[in-house]
Amino acid sequence: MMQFLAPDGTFGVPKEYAQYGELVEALNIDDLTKFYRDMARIRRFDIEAIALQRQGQLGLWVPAIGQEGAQIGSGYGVGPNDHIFPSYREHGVAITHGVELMSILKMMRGVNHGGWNPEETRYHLYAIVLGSQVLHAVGYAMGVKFDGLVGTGDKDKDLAVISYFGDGATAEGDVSESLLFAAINDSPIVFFVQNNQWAISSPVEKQTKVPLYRRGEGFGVPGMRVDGNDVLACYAATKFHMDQARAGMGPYLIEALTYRIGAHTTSDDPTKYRSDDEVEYWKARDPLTRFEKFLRRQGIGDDFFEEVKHAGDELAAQIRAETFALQTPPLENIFHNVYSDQHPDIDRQKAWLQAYEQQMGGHE
Ligand SMILES: Cc1ncc(C[n+]2csc(CCOP(=O)(O)OP(=O)(O)O)c2C)c(N)n1
Repeated sequence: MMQFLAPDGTFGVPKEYAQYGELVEALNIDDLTKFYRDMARIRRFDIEAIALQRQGQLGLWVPAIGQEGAQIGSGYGVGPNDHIFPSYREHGVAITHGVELMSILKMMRGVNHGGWNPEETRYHLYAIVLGSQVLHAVGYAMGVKFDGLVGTGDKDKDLAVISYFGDGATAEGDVSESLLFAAINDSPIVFFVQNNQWAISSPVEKQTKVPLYRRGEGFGVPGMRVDGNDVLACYAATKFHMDQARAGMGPYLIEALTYRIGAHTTSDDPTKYRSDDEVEYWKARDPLTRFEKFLRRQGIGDDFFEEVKHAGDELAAQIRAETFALQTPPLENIFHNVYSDQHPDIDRQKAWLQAYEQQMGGHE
């Protein structure tokens, strides 16, 4: 497993990972503090979103607490032309590509279906059907190759694709089909598995007999395992293999070994299936505290961490106020984007819903 940052914050590049280590050594202090700021920002956001859900402001929340290292690190390893196909927990990756946090909250409240434009952010919409986005990602990557946008050596032109999914999703047929199609077509794609140990209440042992980083081997997709709670290792692995995919070296699979500290969603109770000891073991490996220890060793002092904390409190207050102010969207919205032209079935359904709402006392 590739790890640069030990849980006590000491840094070292093992000899066999020297090529990856160079990418980290090229980062400057601004890059490193940006990584920390975003990890702290997304954790604060997550805590606030859980509170908002508990107060009935959101239908559901899917926390990413514990996975910030895997998400912020890999997100910054993705290049500016690349396309990202997430599942539903990648709020950290989203902020590395300019997705507004309020768009995610609106989606979880049912105000929209994901309000960002994937062509602008290159971050595609969330997928709730496990593994479905991996097929979309491979299809996109095959298209990129057909369009001649791989391995031209022109950095403004070349691009690659990355798809995120969990350990549970690897048991879906969609993921196996994706690996096969990517391999036989030499597609420019990185498969990024966040192994957070649990698929709701099913442990990873129920998903696989071999380590997940080896899942692609039989299809012809090589892989590696990184410490998913080490933001620097996740950055280096992703950047290295996205660069390779963009250069025409074909698909690759990265397994980031991490842990979901919180519940699967606000609808489940993990104390029913996980032991306290297990959770404590992983809390001691928290990606944020580990990175804070590293930064302090680099000479970053209290002022910086206090400023980040203050920014987090401001963000929380802001999203709280904006969430409370959200209005119910017009009823027509759910019909507008189904077909590009009007369609009699959609018109009929709209008329039915309007009549129904009226009968129930109006739309609110
Ligand atoms: C095709 C499909 N089957 C079942 C579900 C129900 N479901 C939602 S999340 C989940 C567990 C997913 O676990 P994992 O892939 O490890 O991702 P994680 O939620 O841990 O990030 C299941 C079974 C679904 N959304 N889609």
